[in-house]
Amino acid sequence: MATEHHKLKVSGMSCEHCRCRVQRALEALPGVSSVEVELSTGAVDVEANEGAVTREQLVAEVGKAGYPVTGDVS
Ligand SMILES: [Cu+2]
Repeated sequence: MATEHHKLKVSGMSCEHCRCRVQRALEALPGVSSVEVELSTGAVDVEANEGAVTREQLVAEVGKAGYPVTGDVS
């Protein structure tokens, strides 16, 4: 199955705990195969099955975990 990457810029992550929260929240979504979070820049790269998740869903999950998404990373 084809995969796609969603890249988000998340603000407010300040430590390993934050990084872990965001990573776990996104990995819990069905169809998500891997999540990479770069703490220093707030860059989040979500790999998911094509069409499995929308950007809006990802933004909502990150928001529920307590962090605002401030934009896209290309
Ligand atoms: Cu933290």
